[in-house]
Amino acid sequence: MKKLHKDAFLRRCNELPTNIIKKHIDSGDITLEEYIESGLMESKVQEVGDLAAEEMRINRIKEENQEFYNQIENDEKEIDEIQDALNSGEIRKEGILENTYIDEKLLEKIIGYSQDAYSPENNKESLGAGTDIFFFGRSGSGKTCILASIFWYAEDKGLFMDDTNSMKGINYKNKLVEGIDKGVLPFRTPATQEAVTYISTTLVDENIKTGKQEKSPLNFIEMSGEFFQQAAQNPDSLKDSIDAHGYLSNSNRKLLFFIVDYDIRPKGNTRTKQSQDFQLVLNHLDKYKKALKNTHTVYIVVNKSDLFPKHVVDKNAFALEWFMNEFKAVYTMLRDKREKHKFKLVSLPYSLGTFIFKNSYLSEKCEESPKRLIKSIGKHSAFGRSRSYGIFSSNN
Ligand SMILES: Nc1nc2c(ncn2[C@@H]2O[C@H](COP(=O)(O)OP(=O)(O)OP(=O)(O)O)[C@@H](O)[C@H]2O)c(=O)[nH]1
Ligand SMILES: [Mg+2]
Repeated sequence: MKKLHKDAFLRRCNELPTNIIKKHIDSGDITLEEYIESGLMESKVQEVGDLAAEEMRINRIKEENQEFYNQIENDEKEIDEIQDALNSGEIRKEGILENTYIDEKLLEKIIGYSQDAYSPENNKESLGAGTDIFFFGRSGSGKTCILASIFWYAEDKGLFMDDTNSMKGINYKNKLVEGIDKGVLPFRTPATQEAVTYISTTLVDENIKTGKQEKSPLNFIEMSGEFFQQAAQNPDSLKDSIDAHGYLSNSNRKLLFFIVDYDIRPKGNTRTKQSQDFQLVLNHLDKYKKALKNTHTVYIVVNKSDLFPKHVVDKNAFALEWFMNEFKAVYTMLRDKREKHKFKLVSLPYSLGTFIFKNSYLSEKCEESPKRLIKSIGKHSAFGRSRSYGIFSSNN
């Protein structure tokens, strides 16, 4: 700035708008001291100070918001955290649209997101005749999500006929399906006997050879992963946990699904812990009534296969190899128990689809996994005809 101009500004300093004075100070053209020496009024000095403080405050918010947007971009924010921040005014819709990958449509979903609290209801009625399907795995491994995805797919394709004798189960299932349809995930299943329930349905499938429709009644049993963990620690708790209401000890054919969590982020689901629990439960089941005797097939479901490395093309092969490598001891034990009880072994990868917002929201649903699983259940259920006893049936 030329000296001539500078002197003119200083001479008229008390007539200048505060933002101009601040601009000179920020650019270093004229210092605050120079203004004060030239007679800048106390009130004007105060105004410049206020303006600087306000600017700092805005910059700080911008930085904080940027940090928030970065976290969204890095998949570090859950959907309800984003919703809360929008509701509280901490961040604005425009800011999200401008600074993240979220578009108008997804933003609407965030705004309208709600996760209903409901839990399965006690169902003491004993199971009807059919094939009983159990999901075993640690809390957070994805058992309820798989159940929801199976029913979501079956409903869409008209594969199941609900059995109204298990209304409590059907109501619970309907809520799960409603949720999954919108991408909303279930809460953790409560670890109480009251929350152990079953959903009875009938799988209707066409026999490829005869062209006739065949029906297979199925009972899906839903329980908390904590029960599985309890049963692993203490065989005496089996009756009150995974055999609550005696579902496990009836004489129906059984399909046991061991849900292996590929993701190790859920609290404590390390490979070692999962492996130890599967071994303990298998051993207990071996001695528990006719649980394994009535087991027709044990499934190893490597869940959350959407998290497999990007380069993996053949997810089946990868899931099987990964399981055999990481869960060697479980595999050895499975072979041993299989010799004794003659059940079949099937391995499958599974994924509900694409997850975003730190695994809290299902943005795209995958049909492939439920489709294969239901097909396999059909084959291994009471009307199933499969006779192959190879270790890990490839034609699953
Ligand atoms: N990436 C990915 N995450 C999944 C998938 N399925 C489930 N999840 C995540 O796993 C979390 C737990 O799933 P749940 O089905 O509630 O687990 P659970 O085994 O029923 O747990 P408990 O009820 O406590 O025994 C979900 O909230 C998702 O964040 C999947 O296919 N892929
Ligand atoms: Mg659950």
